[in-house]
Amino acid sequence: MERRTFLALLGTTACAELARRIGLQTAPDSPKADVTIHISPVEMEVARRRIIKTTGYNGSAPGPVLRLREGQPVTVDVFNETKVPELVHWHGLFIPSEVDGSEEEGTPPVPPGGVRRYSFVPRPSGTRWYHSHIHAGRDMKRATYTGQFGFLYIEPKKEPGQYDAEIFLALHGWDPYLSSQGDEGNLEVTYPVYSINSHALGSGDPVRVKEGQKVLFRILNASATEQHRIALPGHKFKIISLDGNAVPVSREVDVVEMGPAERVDAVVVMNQPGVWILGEANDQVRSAGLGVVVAYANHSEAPQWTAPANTPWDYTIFGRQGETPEPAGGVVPLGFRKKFAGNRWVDHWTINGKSFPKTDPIRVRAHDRYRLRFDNQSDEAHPVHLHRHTFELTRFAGKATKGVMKDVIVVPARKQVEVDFTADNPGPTLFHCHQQLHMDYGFMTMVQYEG
Ligand SMILES: [Cu+2]
Repeated sequence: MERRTFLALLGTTACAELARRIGLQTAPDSPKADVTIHISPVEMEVARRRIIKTTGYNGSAPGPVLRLREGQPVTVDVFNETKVPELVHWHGLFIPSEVDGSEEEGTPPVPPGGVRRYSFVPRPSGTRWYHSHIHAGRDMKRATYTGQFGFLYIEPKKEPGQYDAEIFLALHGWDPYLSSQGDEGNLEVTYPVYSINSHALGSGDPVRVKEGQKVLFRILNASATEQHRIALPGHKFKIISLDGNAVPVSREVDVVEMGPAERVDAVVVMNQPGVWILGEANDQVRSAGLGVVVAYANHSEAPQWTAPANTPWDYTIFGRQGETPEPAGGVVPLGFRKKFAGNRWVDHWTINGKSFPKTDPIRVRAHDRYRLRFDNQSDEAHPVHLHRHTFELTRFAGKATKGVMKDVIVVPARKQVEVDFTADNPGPTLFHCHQQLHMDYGFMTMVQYEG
């Protein structure tokens, strides 16, 4: 493109000046960016003769694993080669609202055929990700329903190296469609095919391991709408980080449960030679592709699967015990409720009785610490996400805990969850459910800094 086209889109010099000030520049003006992302249509053979047509990054879906250095400024040129405006959100980073990648916070979208430069200093270190942050509504060919996502690994200044291999696994459902479910007949999203990275179970290469290896799996649930439970029969996951942040108490579990947008870093000691399926505990979903074969060296037998125990997921086992006194900024109660919209319609969602954009903002003062008290008054779990900040889990379903730092937390149906955060990154900030259908139908509000 085509500096001329871009400048035309950009409009006036004043506009260009504004764009420059907030870190968005015309690419051709300046030296080559450190990272280039092309958003464009992608065709991928997710399984034999199963072609998925979607939108991806740099010709693939998921996009490449981006590795950035904590604290080292970076420039990213995003070329939008699609026919609709797009945005790239840097999930889990403490960066200014103008480059965070959400229009509600004030990041300008990349126009169709356009390019924008994002400049920021990546922090904190850990397993983050990048993805589209656009409204999809009923259009299942937009936003997180597509292949517009990828891992963003922010390397710490000093890498703790207690593993022999590092494997990135992104879970996703493809070709989604809306269909009526249950007695109410409201519309829900269904996926006929799933994959881990770009291949369905049984296609693509297995993860190859050797006996005695410690393998670090960085797992991302990149589903637009679904929670997943992942197991590797015969092996245990030693959880070392949640959402990229080291947990106070590292523990072994049989099953990793993850809501949309959550990340888990887990070390698996390879001590059961054979060929195994790492996959979704739900048989139907695993058969539809959500899995990958893990093969030990010199083993070629048929991959084995055994159903894991149905242990409920509990974040608090990774935390320290104890109550946290109410923070100085006070408690913000947030009640989540469904507003049934009717047969063949998509349900609407409310926070304290109102749907976005009419929701009341959460007002904060810089440097104060606050408690968000989530009260899920619905029969569905909600993976709620706070942009540009990390929060500490202080209470989960009645149990007090400390030290588990996250940016997404799944609030189970009919349960209460409390998280504390310090308002230390001024600027408009989004809070929303990461279930795309919920966020697009009202489940969103802003954190507003005062003064
Ligand atoms: Cu939700």
